[in-house]
Amino acid sequence: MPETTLGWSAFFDDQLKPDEARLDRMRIATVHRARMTAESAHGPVRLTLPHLTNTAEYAVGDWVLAEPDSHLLVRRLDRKTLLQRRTEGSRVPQLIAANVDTLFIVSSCNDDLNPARLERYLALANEAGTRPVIVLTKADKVENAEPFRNQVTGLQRGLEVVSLNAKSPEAARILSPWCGAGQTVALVGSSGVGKSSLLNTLADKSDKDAQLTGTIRESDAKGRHTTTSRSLHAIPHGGWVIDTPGIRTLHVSDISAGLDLLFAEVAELAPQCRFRNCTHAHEPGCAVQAAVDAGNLDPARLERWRKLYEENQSNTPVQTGPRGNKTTKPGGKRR
Ligand SMILES: Nc1nc2c(ncn2[C@@H]2O[C@H](COP(=O)(O)OP(=O)(O)OP(=O)(O)O)[C@@H](O)[C@H]2O)c(=O)[nH]1
Ligand SMILES: [Mg+2]
Ligand SMILES: [Zn+2]
Repeated sequence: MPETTLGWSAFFDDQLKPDEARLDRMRIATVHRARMTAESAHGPVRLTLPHLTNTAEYAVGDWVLAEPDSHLLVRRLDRKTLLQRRTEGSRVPQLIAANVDTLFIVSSCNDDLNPARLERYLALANEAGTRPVIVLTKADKVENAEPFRNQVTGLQRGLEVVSLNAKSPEAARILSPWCGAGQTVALVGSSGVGKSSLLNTLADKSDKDAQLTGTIRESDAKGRHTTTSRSLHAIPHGGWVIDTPGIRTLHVSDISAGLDLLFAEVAELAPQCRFRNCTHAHEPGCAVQAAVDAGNLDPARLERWRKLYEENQSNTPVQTGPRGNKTTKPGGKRR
């Protein structure tokens, strides 16, 4: 298997020191507390971990270098992209997946579809520098998927939305534009939306190798958290796909750049507000409120922006970088 199909590129090649050319390059496929597996040009490998390795610092999709025979882990290469989130009660972010090109944000054509929830995933994808695509599953269960697509196409400028039956081979054809050789995609979304079903279709799994899938509750279409860990799988004649466990609530933090991209219409108006730290709520001379009053901006969307903005502010520790939240002084007047 040529390494380009593993997703290797000049970005990683440039990181190799001359004496590292002899090492094997592989991608992390599963991460457990005391053990990690990888995919190499020669197939799956169980890595030998140096003493005191903290596996929580590794993400599925990471590129690592290992000794050829012993598979002793030598080092991790810098990431092109990293999807991560803070979970309640934990100070270090949880790593969802690394080196992902396209994030498939999965939801179903049923009552569980929730634009506000999808916006959280969009902000996460934007912040990580991955391309988001909304994938609406269970299109086979409705007469017309159009009304469901219409609920989400406007969530972000240029957003790509597809609807499909995750269990039909047709799904692999629909998603093929993002799944070519060298490309890595990841599946995220609530439990029961069909992430593992889609993975089995994309990776063309036999019954024996298939990811487990679970039924959903009749009453509210919620899933039962069948998948419990993240894993990387090959797409025949294509790239790589990462399955993840369903997330109950995606809390946001560290996503101010991601929010600006998601709510571009708000971000673009903000510089015209009189106050630099305008909250677009009650301030005089607010360009965003003016846009709402003129009927050019959906007030519900502004409300959702505010909720995410405030949540991000309160969950993000003080940062000093240009993308930090605490770089504007409160009460500052622009002119
Ligand atoms: N008819 C139909 N059923 C689907 C589709 N996608 C998923 N399902 C069914 O929905 C249920 C949940 O699918 P899973 O693939 O286990 O969902 P998941 O997102 O991996 O769920 P977790 O692992 O719990 O996060 C299963 O019974 C699937 O057969 C689809 O497009 N059409
Ligand atoms: Mg699953
Ligand atoms: Zn304003």
